[in-house]
Amino acid sequence: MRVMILGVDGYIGFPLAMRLIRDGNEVSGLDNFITRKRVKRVGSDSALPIKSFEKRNSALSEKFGSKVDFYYGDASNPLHLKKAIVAAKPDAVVHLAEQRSAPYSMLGLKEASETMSQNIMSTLNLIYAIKEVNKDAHILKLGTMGEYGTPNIDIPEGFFDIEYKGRRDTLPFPKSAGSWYHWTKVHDSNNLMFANKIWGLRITDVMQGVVYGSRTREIDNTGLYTRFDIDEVYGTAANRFSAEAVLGMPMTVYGKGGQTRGFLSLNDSINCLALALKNPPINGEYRVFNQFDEHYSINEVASMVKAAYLEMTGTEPQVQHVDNPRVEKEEHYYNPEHENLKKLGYVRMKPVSAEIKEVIADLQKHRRTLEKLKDRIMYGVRWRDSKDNING
Ligand code: USQ
Repeated sequence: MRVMILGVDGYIGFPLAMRLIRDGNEVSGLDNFITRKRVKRVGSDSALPIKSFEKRNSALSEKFGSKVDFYYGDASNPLHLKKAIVAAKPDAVVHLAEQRSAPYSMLGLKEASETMSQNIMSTLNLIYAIKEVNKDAHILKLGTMGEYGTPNIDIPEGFFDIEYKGRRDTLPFPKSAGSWYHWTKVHDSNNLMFANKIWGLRITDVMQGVVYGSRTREIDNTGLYTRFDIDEVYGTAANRFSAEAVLGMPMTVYGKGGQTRGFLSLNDSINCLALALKNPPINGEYRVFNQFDEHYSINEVASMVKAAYLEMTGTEPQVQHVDNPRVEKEEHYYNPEHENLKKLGYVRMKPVSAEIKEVIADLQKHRRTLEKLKDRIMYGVRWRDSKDNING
């Protein structure tokens, strides 16, 4: 299969490229390295060493006999995207080229509008490029479980049956996102559903939970790390807690810590995306996968990291309930369905504790780099203080 990955230099993009190449697919990719730049802009960097894209791509040739056919470009620029798609002629496009940080989108109006335009425009550009170049190509789009918010009822996979004033229908489940970033994914989903309705495009809209972990089978094989962010803006909960434990800092649980999310390891995320590509939607289908393994409260995540670190080192990390910089429920009902990927054969590869121990071991090996990023653990992005930061 010919697969194009938009955002091929990212946390998920590069490991996915390795997996698809190892499995014998022809892989092309587009990136403009904006995540590397944005993370530097907030004063941080990957806590695990990552080589330039060129270098790691050459390493792929040596290891797997094939590499990514790379296009430098910005997916939110319609010309860059269309040119790459025309040249690479993909059977499937995996769209990972969006601004992926909720805190970044809440820094101020500048970052909110950057997130809105990059995310919504890149998806719209992709819809048009696929419609014009190859209507049969599969769009595999990364959305987020955060699109649903935390409603007080079960969350289905995309659609639900509803009865209202005596009439019944099957409708998209109402969305209630918690940051400008998460809302961009809602807007993307609406646009994808509409593109499917009018042009019959084949779409998988992946509602992915919070990803953690530093390894995949291919990272183990090649020693080529993917980026690993631990700062407040780009790092996610379990990865940050592991870094905090290694640094001897208390784990920063926001507020009461009863906030509950779906979690998935990096390795499982790659497995799920590969499964979705192998089992594409039928012609004219728009389908939704809730892509996570288990849901845990943030307190439970902190406890799992604590247990793993204690077992490895004999030292017990502390937990600190810091003032919640976000506006979110800290105690709530949470029960999302996640059957569609299991029906395709998804099973978790390793226990959560094993994944966390690998993260801790990797961070311990790169302790010097981690120490340099220590003051980026808290950056101070407060949802309530997001300002109009456009000069003039
Ligand atoms: N949290 C803490 N302490 C921390 C960091 C986070 O308590 O040090 C809490 C947050 O308040 C939140 C939860 O952990 O309740 C998740 O936060 P996160 O930073 O791990 O993840 P989030 O901002 O929700 O976004 C991440 C990815 C995003 C993806 C999303 C999936 O950055 O790209 O879409 O996870 S989901 O959360 O299911 O929407």
